[in-house]
Amino acid sequence: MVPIDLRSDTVTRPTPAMRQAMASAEVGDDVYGEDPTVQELERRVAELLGKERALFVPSGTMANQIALLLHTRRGDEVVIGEGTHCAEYESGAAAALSGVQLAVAGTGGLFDVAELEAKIRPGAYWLPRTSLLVVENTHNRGGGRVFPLARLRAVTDHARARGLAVHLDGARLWNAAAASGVSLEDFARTADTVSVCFSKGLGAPVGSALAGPRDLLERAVRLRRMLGGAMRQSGVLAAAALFALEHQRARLAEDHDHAQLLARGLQGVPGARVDPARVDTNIVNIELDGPSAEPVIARARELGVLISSIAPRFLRAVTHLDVSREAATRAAAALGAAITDCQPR
Ligand code: TLP
Repeated sequence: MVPIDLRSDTVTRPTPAMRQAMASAEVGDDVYGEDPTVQELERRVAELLGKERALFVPSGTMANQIALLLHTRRGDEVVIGEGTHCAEYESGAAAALSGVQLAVAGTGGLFDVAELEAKIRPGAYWLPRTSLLVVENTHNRGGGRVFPLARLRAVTDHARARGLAVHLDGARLWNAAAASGVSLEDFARTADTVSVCFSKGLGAPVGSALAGPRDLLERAVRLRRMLGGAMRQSGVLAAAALFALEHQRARLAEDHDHAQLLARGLQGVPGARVDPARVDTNIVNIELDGPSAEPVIARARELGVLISSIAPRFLRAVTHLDVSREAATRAAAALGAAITDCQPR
């Protein structure tokens, strides 16, 4: 039996229709600026986000790291929310590539103006210069939480008033928009640069984009090249992203429903703490108060469900286009059984 894979929304495989779009894509050498499909994707993303320009890059990690290079100088400090991807999951790149240090505002990923202000350094030369705020929406480690627009605006307006640039890691901004009804453009307006991923909930195999003002994005083209991310006939990949935007964006609400199903199915399982009210989108964080994550992951695998951990006693389940309603229901039962089986006696 094929396991139900809830480890991430990155695990989806391109559908036959997406593969068809990739196979028939018109391509050229994008290093020469000659790939029409990449250009079309960049135009479309800039338009959706209301930014002057967008740049296609291989990964969300590269999009974030280009943004850090654009907005900071070595020795600067960057304010982030707790558990932000560019601090936790990018192999130390912020320090290695931009030479910046990170200051964490608030807990759980979201934060407010006072928590931001507490992390902005006064302007003395012996202190690091606080030059950038990075916000993540939805917040991955926070359990796919949506950073609500009003709160996000308050925080980013304050950052700007204090002279900070703002980068929005919108790897799952599509989910934030689908869940909240706020437009992509309204979310994107809160930031100078925005990164988005096509390879998460949208279901494309590869690719992300960085969007922002034209002058910054011109510098980003050079940085992408430096980092080895300038590609050739990448229209094959851009075609998948365009297909995903066109055909697989509107269904994200289904993933959110399935995440709710999963969360509600696990409510009341002894040893598991899940709050469906805190599941805003397609990510369900499950706190374990009995067993630790590793044996539960192993038992769930035996029962046909793949799941990951984000801490020794925290599981993460992510719904996506390869998880049907029926699979989400089955997965909840199997996970509940795995947690029960692993209870300390
Ligand atoms: N997140 C992955 C893992 O790296 C944790 C996942 O499975 O969720 N920003 C955010 C908010 C992300 O969640 C991710 C990927 C990225 C950036 C990086 O994207 P890629 O993997 O394309 O470099």
